[in-house]
Order: sequence, then structure tokens, then C-alpha cells
Amino acid sequence: MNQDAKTGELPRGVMPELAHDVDPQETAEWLDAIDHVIRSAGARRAEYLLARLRQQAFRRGVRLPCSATTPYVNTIPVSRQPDFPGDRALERKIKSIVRWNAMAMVVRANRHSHGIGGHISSYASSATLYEVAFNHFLRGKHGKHPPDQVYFQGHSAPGIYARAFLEGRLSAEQLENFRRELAPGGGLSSYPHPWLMPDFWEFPTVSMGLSPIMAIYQARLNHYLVDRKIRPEAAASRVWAFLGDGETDEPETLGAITLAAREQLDNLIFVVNCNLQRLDGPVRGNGKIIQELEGAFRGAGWNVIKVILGSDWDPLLEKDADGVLVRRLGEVVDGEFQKYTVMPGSYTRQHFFGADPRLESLVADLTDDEIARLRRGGHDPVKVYAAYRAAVEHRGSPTVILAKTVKGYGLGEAGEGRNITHQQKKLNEAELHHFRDRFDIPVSDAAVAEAPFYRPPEDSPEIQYLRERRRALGGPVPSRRRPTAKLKPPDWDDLAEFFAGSDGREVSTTMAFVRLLAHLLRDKNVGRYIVPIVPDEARTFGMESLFRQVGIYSHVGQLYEPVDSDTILYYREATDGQILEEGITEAGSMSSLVAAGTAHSSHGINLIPFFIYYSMFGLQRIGDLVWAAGDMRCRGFLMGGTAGRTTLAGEGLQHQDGNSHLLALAVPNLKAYDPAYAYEMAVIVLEGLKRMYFHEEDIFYYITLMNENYAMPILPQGSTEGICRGIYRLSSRDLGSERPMVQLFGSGAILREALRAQEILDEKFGVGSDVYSVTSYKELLLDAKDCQRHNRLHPEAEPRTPYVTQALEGRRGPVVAASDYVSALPLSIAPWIGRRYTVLGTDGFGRSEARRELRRFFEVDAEHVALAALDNLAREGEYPQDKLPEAIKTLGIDPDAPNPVTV
Ligand SMILES: Cc1ncc(C[n+]2csc(CCOP(=O)(O)OP(=O)(O)O)c2C)c(N)n1
Ligand SMILES: [Mg+2]
Repeated sequence: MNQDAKTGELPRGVMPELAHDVDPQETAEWLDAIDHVIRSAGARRAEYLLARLRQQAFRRGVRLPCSATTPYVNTIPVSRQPDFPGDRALERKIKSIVRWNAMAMVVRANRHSHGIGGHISSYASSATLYEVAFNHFLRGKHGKHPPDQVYFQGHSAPGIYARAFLEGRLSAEQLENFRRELAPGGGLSSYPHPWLMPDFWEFPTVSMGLSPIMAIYQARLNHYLVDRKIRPEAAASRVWAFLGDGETDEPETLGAITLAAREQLDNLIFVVNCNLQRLDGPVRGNGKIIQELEGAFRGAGWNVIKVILGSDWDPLLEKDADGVLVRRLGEVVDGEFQKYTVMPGSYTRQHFFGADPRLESLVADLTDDEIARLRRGGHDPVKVYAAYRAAVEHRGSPTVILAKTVKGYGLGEAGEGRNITHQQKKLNEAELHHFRDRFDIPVSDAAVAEAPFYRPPEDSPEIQYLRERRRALGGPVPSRRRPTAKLKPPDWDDLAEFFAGSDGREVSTTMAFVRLLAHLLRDKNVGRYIVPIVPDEARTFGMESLFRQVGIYSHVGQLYEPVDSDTILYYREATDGQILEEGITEAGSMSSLVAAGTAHSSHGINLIPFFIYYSMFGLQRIGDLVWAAGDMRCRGFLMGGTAGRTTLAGEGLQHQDGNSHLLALAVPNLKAYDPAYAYEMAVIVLEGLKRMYFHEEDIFYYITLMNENYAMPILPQGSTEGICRGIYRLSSRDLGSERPMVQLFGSGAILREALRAQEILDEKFGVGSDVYSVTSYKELLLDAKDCQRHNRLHPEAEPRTPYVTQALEGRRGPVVAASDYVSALPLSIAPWIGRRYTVLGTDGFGRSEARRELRRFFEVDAEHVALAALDNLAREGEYPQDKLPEAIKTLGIDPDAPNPVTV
């Protein structure tokens, strides 16, 4: 035992209570007794007795060390292992061929194009985990059972492609073009990307940590669909997430596991491939990742199944009467286990079994080679099958399978268990020979150096078997469905009240949105499919009326009488509740939006998620999930509440959002709008419903909402096109051709500053102006870029004019744009303004202040807009330069105020 000589301390993972036995005979009696109970009365009885013993001991003052872990052996004992139902020999052949082709893809791609990348060793370690699942568990979309949702580990993609090749779903040419999608004939994307392979991949998973959290919320959404009776069949869908052990360091991986247990998500299975290595080296060289994860998952309430040892270990464990082998397995750290993989059997004999004469004798009749071949559990189909069976039969909580494997399994000298293995992309001739021989691939000596793809003939037992298995399990996995279930959006007339203005009443766009949402929830066509999602902010946004109207979803209903049950808007939880109240987790809420927004593929129905949150904690905080949503063709609405850098009074720099619209620019299929008025917001939502759910466009929406109250005007005639395309003229004050004129762009929170500037310019300086509401700089930018590109590529064709250029056509004067976002946003359209253009934005950290002061501080208020207009006119010779100092005074601006970006 590796006990510290000075302190007597044991390495992590070793249970101290097992370290020293002062009375072995007494121990044996107790062990015999429990064996007897298990044999005669069964495991449940043994559990009962142990629980009572523990209770009794506790009452007498015995404090057992808190241990969330079990011994370092398989959770499922041999006695409870089911028979393996498949043809093991055939499955092994198939798996070997998949291994070969997966490796060949990466090797060939890197020969063709040096540095193109790819991963061999991850799939090499998880091949058995996948193949057992493909042959016996994963359900496709065309069977009698509802389909499973499967999250494949991103960089194991070569293995998934290689299997699809054997299934006849992908061609050799496609495999040849791995990582070269732009090649003639098309290629395969590096990792799971539904955007690039829309019939194949469902979930983009390679940004590690996203897949586990998305899987949890997917499993919860399946329960929601059942409880709300929208899709009762979804109860039988299972959610599988294949993860790396290194990936579990991502906060998103473990961050939501308590939710999965709390919600009793027994439809969820995590399979963690514990090859003990990540990219640089061991995951926990000095500890034991499997034990650490077991503790975390058990503590959170999961069913944990460890698959540590292959069947060759069974006879050794059987002979291990006094538990030395189990103890030794428990004390060796992962770094040492990794060493056993790369060293010969003699090393393991000496360093592992050599620790105790009883251990040595256990393997006395094994050769060194046999010791070297003692397999880890994750490479043994019988053990893996047993774990999957137990997982799918388990009820009441989610299951995690911790499967121990070898990274780069089968690569031998080329990388098996080596620290460099993650990056290995090239095998030399000798290594290819070794691989071929090890897995018995029918590729000739002459051809092996080429690493050719190999597919057995169509009528071979291998292909027939694998096809039959997939047929029995409902067809191919992964596969993605194109949406079919159109939803009919409300008519314009149904929403008339939102276009009619507030009749002088002061309201915010947030309040208007909440009313609109309540209205849509009652709509006979779409209401049922709406999924409102809030991260503990419903009251912030005045949404509590919805608690009563549609209820908060809870699988178990409401087990308590709410403290406010005597009020109308009490906190109502219900099994058929519609709101997903996620608590304080934007990542979880976004994962819910993704699950609901992709129900068109996973469940063949359209859902309409509205996720409403503090805008600063959206694209900035969970931007990677937003990116994944775009990749997976998610639909729905992100509603960024309390948006704008100067609109959220008093909150200071962490809440005040001047960034999100800039961040939204980068997500290709995300429509981003910054409406100022209720009617703008309503037009955009209605347009979104039509485009996403009726015209089936693969887009989603980001709409910012403000909490500033003001009177909402009536929808101006003819403005809807402009609202959707990004700009429309709102107000014109032309003082005659002899007076100077400027063009003012305002948007969102700052639109009203532009309107006030219009008055100041007229009344104090005799300057006319047009004011535009820019609802979306992103729309304007994308349109302008598209026109520019078209004109560049088609010089002979009629040139196209960008929408923003058209909007300014025939209007006089320079342009000033003011926004509550960083100035890079309005600046993005500068090339298409075609005249002097000054941008005022909210660059810099925010302040805890009131709106007026904030707008003055950031220099985006009406006075600064007016000054920028006069300055522009002066530079054009339209306003006397020498009158500017006086104008600054008139406007009450302090010319020596600090630059907000630097303070
Ligand atoms: C968020 C994120 N960070 C970093 C990476 C780069 N990366 C890809 S694979 C990998 C190591 C993965 O280790 P593990 O999860 O143990 O998977 P294994 O390959 O060992 O199965 C890293 C760091 C990534 N894909 N995503
Ligand atoms: Mg790993």
C-alpha cells in the first residue's frame, strides 16, 4: 500500500476504514453473515440490514467517514450480469472495421492535406461504448418506439462516420473528404454540426460541457411534453450523452446534475468515457477520476454504474477472498494505471500485483502477456451491455455510467495510453500493419500502407447483421428530421391592440411584451406550443400574472400550500404548468430554449420558446450556447430584458448591457432587433412567428426590451417593412430648403433622445431633421453586404442598392446615429451611408446612476446628438464653425467631461 511513511496518510480514494484490520476473524464472521443474507434473502434485505446497522451505530456515537464512493470495481456483480443478446464474434468484426475506417479517415485526410487535423484516439477508446449502444440500445426515428436523443462526443465523430459508412449512409468519397466540406462531391464536417449536415447530426457537441447540460434539459423537456400531454410518447424517448472524463471539468458538465436528479430524469443516461486522459495528459494523475465523479453524481442523487474491469478480472476477484485486490485497485492512482497501459505485463506484475504476496499469487499462473491483456471494463461488450441494460431499466433517477477505458486503445506504439495520443493523426507503415493485425482487418500487405477504407460486401454477415440491428431499433442514428408541423401565426387583426398605441399611458416595451405573450398564450393555434422560460426573473419583468394564467411547470405538481395562496397571482406550480421557471441559471434556461426550439427535429413538433432574461447575462455569459443553438437550427425568441447601457437605472456596470447587439452580430442565423416602441416589438414578434413556424426558416430571434415607461405611439402607416428590415423614417421636420438639415438615427432606448434632439435643433438652432428608428443594425449590415457582394460579382447586372441607402435617398444632410450599445454597432454600416456619419454609442463601463445622468455621461443624450449634428453641419460649411462654442454652452455640455471609455 502506498501509505505515506511519515504521516501514515493514505492516497485519495482509499477508504481509511479498510486500511487496517485488527481482528480478521471477526471481520470474516460479519462478511459471512452478510453473504448469507444476500444468498438467502436477497440484496434488498441486505440493504435493509446495513441501513439499520448504520442507524444503530450512529445512535451509539459511531461516526462513519462520509464516503460517497464505492469500491473500485464494477457496480454490477457477475451474478447480476444479463446474458449478452448479440452475436459477439460478428459484433467484434464490425467494431474492428469501424475502428479501422475511423483511423483511416484521419490518416488519409492528413496525408491529403497536412495539418487538417482530426482525432483517432478518442474513438479508439470509446468504440465498444458506441457499438454496444448502436447494436442494442439507441433508437432511431422510424421504429415503433419514439426516438432517442443522442449526444455524441464531438471529437469521436470519425467513428460515427465510419459506422454510417458501413450502414451505407455515407459514401467512400464523403469519408475521403473528411474535414474538407468544400471539396467537389461534398465532405464531412470535423465535428457534429447540424448546420453543415442537416440530415445527419442533431446536436453540436464539440464545445465541451454544452452537451451534458443540453442533454439534461432535453430530458426534462421530454417529461414536460408528457406532463403537458403534448406528446405522451416522449416518455419512452431516452437521452444519451457520451462524454469525455476530461470534459467533466467544464462547469456546465456537472453544473446541472442536481436538477436531473430532482426532476427524476430516469430517461437520461450519461456515459462518461473514463480513459483517464484528456489532451495534455492525465485527467487526475494523482487521484481517481472515476471515484471523484462517482462521489459527485451519487451526492447529487444519480444512479451510478461503474464499469471498471473487463471479464478477465472476474476470476481474480472471485479468488480475492480477503479483498486485497479490491483494496489495491482502490489505492492506485490514475497516473499509475496509465503507466500500466504503456508498459509490458511484467511491469504491472511487479508494480501492481507485487505490492502484496497474496496479489502476486493471484496472477502466478498468468503470463506477462496475459496480464497486459487484462481488459478495462469499457472495452468489454458484456460489461458495457450489462451497464446499459441496468441504466435503461432503472427508475426514479438519471444514470451515469463511468466506463474505464484506454485512450488510443489498439494504437500500440502509435499512441495507446501515451500523453501525445490525443493529437496523433498520422500512422506510419509499421503502425498501420500493427493496427490491421491487432483488429484482423482484411486489407492486404500491399495495400495497408495506403490505409484504404474497407467495407464488407453488401451480402456479408457483417453488413446484414448491422442493418438488421438498426432496422430493429428504428433506423439510423444520428439522423435529423426536417420540420413538417407548421403552426398558424395570429393574424394582424388579432394583435390590433398592440399596434394601436397606449393612448398616452406610459408603459415599457417589457410590459407590452408580457401582454403580448399573455395574448399569444391564449391563441388557439399557437398558445399551447409556447414555452415561456425565465431564470428567476418573472417578477423583474412583471410576468407574475402568467403564474396564474398558465402555471409553473413542476413534474410533481405542488406539494405545499404556497405562502401567497390567498392572493390572485399566487405562486402556482402544476404538473401541466407551462412556464419553465429555471431558477438562477441562464445556461440552464438557454438549454431549455434549445431543447424546445429543436423539438421540430427531436420530436417532430414545433414549440415556440420565449426565454426572457437580463440582457447582459445572455449573449455575453452564455454566448457559446447561443452559437450552438444557431448551429442546430433552433427556433425561438431570446428576449433580452432591461437592455441598454443607460436604460437600467441604478444597476452599474455588470447589469448595464451595451454589448449584446454587437455579440449578436456574429451569430449568422440570429435576427437581432432593438425596438423602441410596443408596435415595433409586436411587428417583429409576429414576423418571427411567421418566418420560423410557418415558412419554416432556420432562424431565431434576439429582441431587446426596456423597462423605461413612456407613451407608446400608433404604428405609422407603411412602416412594417422598415421595422423588419431595420430602419424606417419616423419623423420629419424640414424647415425649408434654405435651412440646414440633418438625418438622425435613433434606436431602442435612445430613439426618444433623437426625437428630442430634433426639437432642440429646430427650436434653438433653426436646423431641420429627419428622425429614423433603426430597429436592427444587423439587418442593415447583412443586407448592405449582400448588395455589395452581388454588385462586385455581377458587374454587368443592374446594381442593387442597400436598404439603408434607399432609406436616405433624397434626404438632405449628414447623419448622426445614437445607440445604447457600443458604437461599433452603428459604425458597422458606415460604408453605405454615403455621407458624413457620426456615431454616438455607449462605450465604456457603466455607472450606478439614473437614466438622464447616464445618457449625459455616455454622451448619447439629445444634447450630444444635437451637438454632433451641428458639428457635422459646420464641417460641411452648413453651420458657422465659430458658433459651435456657443452651441456647446447653450446645450449645457461640459467640454472637459472625461471620456467615458477611459474612466
Ligand atoms: C470548451 C472546449 N475547450 C477545449 C476544447 C479542446 N479539446 C478538444 S478534446 C479535448 C480533450 C478531451 O478530453 P476528454 O474529455 O477526456 O475526451 P477524450 O478525448 O479523452 O475522450 C480538448 C481540450 C474543446 N473542444 N472544447
Ligand atoms: Mg478522456
